[in-house]
Amino acid sequence: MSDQNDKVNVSRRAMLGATATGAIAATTGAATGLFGGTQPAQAASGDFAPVPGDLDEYYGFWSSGQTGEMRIMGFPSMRELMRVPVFNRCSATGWGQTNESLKILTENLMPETKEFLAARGLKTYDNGDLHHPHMSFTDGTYDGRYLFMNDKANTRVARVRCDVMKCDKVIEIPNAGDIHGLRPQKFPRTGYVFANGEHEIPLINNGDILDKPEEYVNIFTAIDGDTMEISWQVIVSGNLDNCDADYQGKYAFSTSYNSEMGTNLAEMTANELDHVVVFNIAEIEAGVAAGDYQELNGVKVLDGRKGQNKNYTRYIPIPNSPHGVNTAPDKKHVVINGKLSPTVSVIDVTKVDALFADNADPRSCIVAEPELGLGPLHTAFDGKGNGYTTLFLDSQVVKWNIDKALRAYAGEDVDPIISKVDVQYQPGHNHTSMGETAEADGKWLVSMNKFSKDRFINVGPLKPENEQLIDITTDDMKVVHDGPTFAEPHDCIIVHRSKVNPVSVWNRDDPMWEEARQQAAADGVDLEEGADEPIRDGNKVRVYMWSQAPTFSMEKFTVKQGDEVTIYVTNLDDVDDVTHGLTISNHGIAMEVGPQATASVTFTADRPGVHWFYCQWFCHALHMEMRGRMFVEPRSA
Ligand code: CUK
Ligand code: CUA
Repeated sequence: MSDQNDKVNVSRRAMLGATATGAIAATTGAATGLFGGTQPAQAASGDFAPVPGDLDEYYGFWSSGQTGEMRIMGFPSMRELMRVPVFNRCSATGWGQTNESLKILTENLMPETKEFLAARGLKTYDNGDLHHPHMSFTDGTYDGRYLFMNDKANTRVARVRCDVMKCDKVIEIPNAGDIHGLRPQKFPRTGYVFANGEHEIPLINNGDILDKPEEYVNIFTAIDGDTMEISWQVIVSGNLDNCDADYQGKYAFSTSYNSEMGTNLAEMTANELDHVVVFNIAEIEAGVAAGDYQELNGVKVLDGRKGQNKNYTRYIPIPNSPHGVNTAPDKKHVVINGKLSPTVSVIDVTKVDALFADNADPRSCIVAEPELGLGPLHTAFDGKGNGYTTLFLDSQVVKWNIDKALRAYAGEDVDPIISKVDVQYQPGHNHTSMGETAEADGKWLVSMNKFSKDRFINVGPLKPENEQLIDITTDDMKVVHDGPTFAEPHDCIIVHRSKVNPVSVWNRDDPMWEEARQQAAADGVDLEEGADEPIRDGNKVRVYMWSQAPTFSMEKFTVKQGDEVTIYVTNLDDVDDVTHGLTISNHGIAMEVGPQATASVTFTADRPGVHWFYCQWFCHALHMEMRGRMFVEPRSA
């Protein structure tokens, strides 16, 4: 441990220590260091090892935090298989530059966002903060249709198609401040995608209200996962952090760490109790049908704040600053992770009905509150009645039994904790194989650790994070693999490969390039035939090419300086793996063209001269020769 690391740890400890409640201080004691415990020896297991040629049993869908993309991992080998650009700009694939991706990235931005970006010479944001990737459900388990994910940085939600593993929808969420927690409806299907606005802002954030936090609100949003349109929003008391849905299709649950509606650390952590908001989906739908809403930015917004005497929401008091929300595969229990409290609170969903029907004491649905250790953030499940909770401050994962926790809460003398394992270090999310579905299989757990510290050779001041694979088939959890990752996967899901069935080659009828299809038809061009010469339309020039390893259909074309040029490339190769690309030298332009896909890019040809275009995806022995020339005639000529 270097001095510098010590300083970081001390300041983090001081920060959390200063805000911790009496409850946490009482259980911390001096004995529990932030990095307490010894490192376990690496177990020698062959199960997870990436034997060359062996295929993984699971897909891992990983977020990437501030990188803004989604990643696909082979699991349990934890080999990174693919990066799917979503909120970021991608140099390799041209995501954020091709016409097809720009359509997706811009078509659902709010008019004032477009205006704001245009004034800065941008069409869309090129950063994002993607925390939570989750697959669509049917009847309580993954259905392989879509993945949904949030952008905390620019208040967006995106969808990735699982057939081609490309993003097909990005929507900006009006009225809400910075989307964090996101979960799909589990039953009967997705259905709704629930999204939490985390940061408090005025409902109409136009500058009329500035430093008046008492007038700020937070917004819960339900999105239709099929159309990606916003179904409704609910104004809540307090802020919103993480959320999950139940297996009955009745409720969604969101944590609030800032029930105080504070604007600084001391204010946000002042109360001993924060809360979980329960959203009653049927009641909210009835409220929408009855017209009990205001329309803001085209969205129906209901008021679910405390004191409204509406049946849209209930507020369950939970000890200090709860973070993760995780519904157990027993379909009955929802675990709320305490963060500053050493406890998790277990809600019995069958007891939630009484909160709405009889105005029962909101805490009456809490059926266990085991004390697990310091800094519980997220819980995963094995489908055998156990929970696995990350302890951020203890740098441990604790395995505990739900039934024993219920019995202990009822007064029986039983310890719900089965075992603890040290992880390296500071775990945030964790996830088990199929663990957020009714088909949790209890084989693997991944602990996503924020610090890697001494686990890898030094790469400079910016370190990778460390994700550890844990065998959970026995009571003592075994750490069997360390996997470094770049900034900053928060969350992941582990999906059995039988649930996902992507294609290897695009379907020529894919809607992704519908605009290219229509433009080609208007120009009398068949995309698969290409055109011999550029098609001129005033100062707009359209170039239609095909690619087939190792050639482009055009070896040269001529445009004039100042022309707005659109190049369409259709990849005629129809075999696995033969992706081509188009890069135009010294123009900042590059795009991927998958087998049987069409992709296009538009730019202004304002550099007179000879410019080579080339294929940047190594496709053939003569890949280097797969190139051609763009002549740009000077304006004076
Ligand atoms: S949050 Cu990051 S560790 Cu964004 Cu799901 Cu808990
Ligand atoms: Cu086509 Cu390289």
